Amino acid sequence: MAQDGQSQNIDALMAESRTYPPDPAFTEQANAKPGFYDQDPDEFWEREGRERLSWFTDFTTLKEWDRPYAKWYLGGKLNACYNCVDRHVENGLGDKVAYYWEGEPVDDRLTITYADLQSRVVKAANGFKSLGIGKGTKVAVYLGMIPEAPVTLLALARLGAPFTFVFGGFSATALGSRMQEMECEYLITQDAANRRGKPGALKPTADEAMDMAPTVKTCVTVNRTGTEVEMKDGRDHWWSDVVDGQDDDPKSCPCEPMDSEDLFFLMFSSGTTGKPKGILHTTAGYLAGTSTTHHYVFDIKPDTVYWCAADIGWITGHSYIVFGPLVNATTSVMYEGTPDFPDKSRWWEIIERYKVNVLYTAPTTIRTHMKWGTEALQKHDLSSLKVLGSVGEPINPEAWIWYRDNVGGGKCPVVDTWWQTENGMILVTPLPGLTTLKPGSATHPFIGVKAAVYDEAGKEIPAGEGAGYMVIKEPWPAMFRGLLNDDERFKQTYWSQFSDAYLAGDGARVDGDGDFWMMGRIDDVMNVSGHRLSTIEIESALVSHPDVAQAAVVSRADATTGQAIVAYVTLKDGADGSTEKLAELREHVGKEIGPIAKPANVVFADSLPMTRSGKIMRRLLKDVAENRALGDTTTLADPSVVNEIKQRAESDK
Ligand code: 6R9
Repeated sequence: MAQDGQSQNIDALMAESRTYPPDPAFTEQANAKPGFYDQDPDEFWEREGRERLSWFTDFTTLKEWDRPYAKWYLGGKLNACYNCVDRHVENGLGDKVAYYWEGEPVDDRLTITYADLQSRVVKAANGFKSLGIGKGTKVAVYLGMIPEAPVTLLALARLGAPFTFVFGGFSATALGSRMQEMECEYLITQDAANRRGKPGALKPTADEAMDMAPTVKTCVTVNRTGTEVEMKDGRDHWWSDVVDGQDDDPKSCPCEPMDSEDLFFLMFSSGTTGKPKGILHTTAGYLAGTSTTHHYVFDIKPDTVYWCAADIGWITGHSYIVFGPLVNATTSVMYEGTPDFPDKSRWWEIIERYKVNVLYTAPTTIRTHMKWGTEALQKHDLSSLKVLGSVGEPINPEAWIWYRDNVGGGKCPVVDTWWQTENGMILVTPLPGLTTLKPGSATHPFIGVKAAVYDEAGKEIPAGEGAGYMVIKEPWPAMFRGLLNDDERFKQTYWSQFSDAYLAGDGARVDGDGDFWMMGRIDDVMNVSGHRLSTIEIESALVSHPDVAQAAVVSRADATTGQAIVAYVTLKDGADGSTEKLAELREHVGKEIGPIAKPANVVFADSLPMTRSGKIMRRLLKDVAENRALGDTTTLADPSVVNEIKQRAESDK
C-alpha cells in the first residue's frame, strides 16, 4: 500500500508498542477536558465559531454539504485582520506581544506588540490602497521570514484582497506560473533574504517571474538587506516609499466586511501532474478551524509563548504562524534564519531567551538536530517547554523519542499532527493531557473529523486489520473549497476514487485502539524534508534541459530528509554524462523549481525501463534507488535495461 521507499519506516512503526499516558498534572490544567470527544461536533463548531471569532454579521447556518462542495458559517460577515489584530487592541491587549521576531543576524530582533502590529498593518493597508489594491484585487507575495510577511497578509486581509504567498525558495518559473494562473495584478517582495549570513536575491527572481506574468503591473519591494536591485520605472516601488508615511489610525482604513465564504487565499501545491494545484481557502471556516485546533492541540494559555518554526510560505506557516495564533491573541516567536546560523545552538538560544512553551516543527529538522547531537542543546535551559509538535511527514519513533527526551526533557507531550494544504487545519492529532501517546502515531481524528481507512473497493478496513487509503467522510471547517480554474481536477483527484469520501493521497492504518498511523503518500507525490514535490514536475524540469532526452524521477528513503530524490536520465546523442553535466542538471532543476527540488542523485542511463505499453517502470527504478532486489520485471519491453542501470548506479556510489 504505502510507497516501497518507506517500507523500512513502516516496519519500524508496525513493531512500535511504547505508550505514554498523559501526566495527570497536565490533564488538570489542559484546554481539552476529559469528555472532549463526547461533545456533539456541530454544537462544538457552532460554539467555537461564535466565541472564538468576532462577526460583523452573525452567521445563520453552520454548514451546507453538497458533496464535494462544503460551505461553513453561512450568512456571516467578518474580517480576518479584525479578528487577528484590531479587536485584541480594542480589548485591552495592545501591549501584549504578538511576535518576538528574531532576525538571522545575531542581535537583530524586534518585539512587536498587538498595538505595533495594528499600526504596521494599517499603514501597509493604506499604502497598498494608494496603489489601487482593494476588495477582490489579486496579489502575490514572495517574501522571507520578515515582519513584513505577516503584516502584508494581514493588510491584504484587511482590504479583502485575496493573495497567494509563494515560498521564497521557489524559482522565477514557479513564481511566474503561479502569478499567471491566479492573474495577480500586484506582487509584494523584498530585495534579498538573509540566508546563512549572505543575502539570497529575491527581487531579480521576481523580475524574471513578472516577465512571465504580464497581469502584474505593480511591485512593492521591502529593503531587507540593502542589496542593490533594479527598479523599473512605473512598476516598482520601495515599501518604505509606499508605506512609511501612511496614517496608522485604524479608522483611516476600516476592515472590509467579508462573506464567510469569500475567497481568502490560494496556496499552490504539488499534485500528481506537472502543474501545481491552486488550492482555494475561504474566510470563516479557515479562521475557525485553524484557531480552534491551535488552542486545543497546543494547549494555548493567555501567557503561552509559542513557536512554529515553519516558513510562512507553506500552509503550516499560514495556519499556525499567522492566522490561528493571531486569532487567539497568542505571543509567537518568528525566526528569519536557519537552525545552524551562526552555529547549531541558535534554536536552543531562542527557546531559552523567550522562554518558549510550545515548539512546532518538522521531523526532518528533528532528525537534523539528532544528527548534530545533544551537545549544543545541553548548554541551554529548555525547561520552559511544555508541548512539542511535529508536522509534515511521518515521524519515525526514534526521532519522536529523541525529541521528547532531549528537547522536551522527557516531560512534554509530543503532538504528531497530520494534515494537508487542502485541509487547512490539523485533522488527526493527539490532544495533550488527554491522549495516550504512541511514538509514530498521529493517534486520533480531531472532533468532528470522520477519518477512516478504505480498501481498494471503498470498504472501511476495521481497526487493527491492516493498511489502506486514508479518507475523510464529512467536511471540516477549514476544508479547501476547490482548485483554481479546475473543478474537473478537483473532483477527479479527491472525490472520484470513492463515492462517499475525500481521498487524502496517504496510506494509513488504524490499530486495535483506534489510533491512526500515517504511512506516507501513495501517489506520485514525494515528501522531501516535509515539502511536497511531484515526480512529474521534476521530470518536466529535467526534460526541459537541451541535453536531456528522457527522465524518470523516484524517491528513496533518507535518514534525514525522509525521502530523497533520485533522477534517472538519458541524454541526447552527443551529450556526455560527465560530473559537470550532473551538476548542471541539478542546478537546472534548482532554477526551474527551486533548490529543494534538486535531485540528491542523478544516474545517467542509456535507456529507461519501459513497459511494452511505453510507461516508465518507476517501481523498478525505486528498487534500484533503494538497493533492493528487483521486483517483477516480466512486463518490461527490454529486461536487460534495469541491470545496466543497476550497475551504473552502483559504480556511481
Ligand atoms: C501540513 C502539511 C501534506 C502531506 C500529507 C502527508 C504528509 C503531513 C504528517 C504527514 C504523516 C504527519 N504529512 N503531516 N504524514 N504524519 N504528521 O504538511 O501540508 O505540505 O500539503 O503536505 O504531508 O503525506 O499528505 P502539505
